[in-house]
Amino acid sequence: MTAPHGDPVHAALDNGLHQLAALGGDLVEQANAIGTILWSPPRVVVVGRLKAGKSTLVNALIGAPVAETAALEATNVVTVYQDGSPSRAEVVGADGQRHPVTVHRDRTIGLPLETPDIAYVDRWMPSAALRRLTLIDTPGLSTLTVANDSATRRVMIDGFEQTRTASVDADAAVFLFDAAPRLDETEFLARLPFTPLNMLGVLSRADSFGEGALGRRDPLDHAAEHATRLATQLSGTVHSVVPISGLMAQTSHTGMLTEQHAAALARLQPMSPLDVLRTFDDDAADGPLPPAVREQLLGLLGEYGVLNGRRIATGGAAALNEWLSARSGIGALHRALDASTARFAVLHRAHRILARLDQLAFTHPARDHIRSLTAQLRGSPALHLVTVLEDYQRMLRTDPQAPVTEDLHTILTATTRAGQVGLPDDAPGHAVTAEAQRRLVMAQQRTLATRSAAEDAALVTLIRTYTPLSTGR
Ligand SMILES: Nc1nc2c(ncn2[C@@H]2O[C@H](COP(=O)(O)OP(=O)(O)OP(=O)(O)O)[C@@H](O)[C@H]2O)c(=O)[nH]1
Ligand SMILES: [Mg+2]
Repeated sequence: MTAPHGDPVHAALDNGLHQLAALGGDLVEQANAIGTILWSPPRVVVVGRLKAGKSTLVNALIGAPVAETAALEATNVVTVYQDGSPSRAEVVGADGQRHPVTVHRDRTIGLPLETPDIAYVDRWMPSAALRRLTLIDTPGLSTLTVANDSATRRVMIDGFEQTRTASVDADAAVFLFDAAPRLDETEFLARLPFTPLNMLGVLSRADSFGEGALGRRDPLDHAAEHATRLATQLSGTVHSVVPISGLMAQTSHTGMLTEQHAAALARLQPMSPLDVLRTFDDDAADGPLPPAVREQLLGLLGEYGVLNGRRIATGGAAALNEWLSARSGIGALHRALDASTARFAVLHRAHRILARLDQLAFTHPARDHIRSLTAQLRGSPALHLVTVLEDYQRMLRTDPQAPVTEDLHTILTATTRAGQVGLPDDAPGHAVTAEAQRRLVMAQQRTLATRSAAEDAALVTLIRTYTPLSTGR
């Protein structure tokens, strides 16, 4: 994760906001409002099909069972989970009005408005995990539930295009699917104002993948293999696909598992897998465990966890918890979020801040001052990558197959100077200079016959990138 205080992107924007405030009047307040975006964690929205396991995963990532997940508790409003004390909530109406609401038992919220009139719910709670990322849970996408579907679409797509008040302003998305994504889902993703760089795919319910717990293959291993294939197929939509058992992650990260659960599970250790599942299937049979306990275990662990966790449970709850966490895939998800998603989410947030300044310049009497301030920010070396991201986003929409789109992608994902010109990271300096010169000449030639305004702008950015590299500076 980024360290905001030492980060040049933050420093440049913070400096720009101070200059904005120095213009006086209402711009002090505007600068503060934009500063709040700058100093808050990146916002990651979790989207996907109905019952894909979104809320379960949100709970696992937060480390507390706050999002509703039971069979009858479909998520029906978009909820923004962020760090803050005291634990509280506000309902934001479609008109932008905020209504404070009471939170019962840290969980259920009485809603003051009808669901269609709600844009989203802002929910604060003290949480170390939320200090790093704000998480946004959404109602499942499905053509069957038009109401829920439109709630998610409204804040994600319409909110962006039409009005700021009802938008949740996400910086990155986690997209959950439990098999191959359907066409309507990938179409929805394509309409989000993101690039594959800040969209992470998650193959959910990995513990019941394929033939499930009793199948010939271990479903978690099978899911991992399938995720690799999907990542290639979906490379135009997401930057990678991580397999996960949200259920095992939730149980092991929210303190739900007790020594009693482990002891009960351990009692099933001598039985054959088929006999174990039979006890769980048949309510009437008097198996080794009372029905209520069986139900609890199944709810916490799923069939896979019950069958494969028995031996581990003989070592106690801590051992079982550790096994669940390790097998769940949550570690790989955290790594993906920390490395790539968070990096591009920070760039995306910087883009959101510049867009806010553009908007302000449009309507404010001090527009000339604000305009020269944003031009100066966009021209600063610290924010160069934000400009590259903006050009990349525009090119993906207008001409994704154009060579410049690929060049912009190369620059964005590079971690070294050599990487920016498509060479291996350890390429010698003279090779980098030569390749940058070659790319510079090509970019200059391309400016003579461009196909769109987006390409014109992208070429200016490419030339600005290659020029210093081509002189070896
Ligand atoms: N076996 C298994 N069950 C899961 C997993 N994740 C979620 N579930 C179960 O699936 C059901 C739905 O999970 P939710 O997390 O509520 O799904 P959701 O995507 O938030 O659902 P909506 O908000 O209604 O769209 C619950 O009963 C979960 O316990 C998983 O990884 N494995
Ligand atoms: Mg849900």
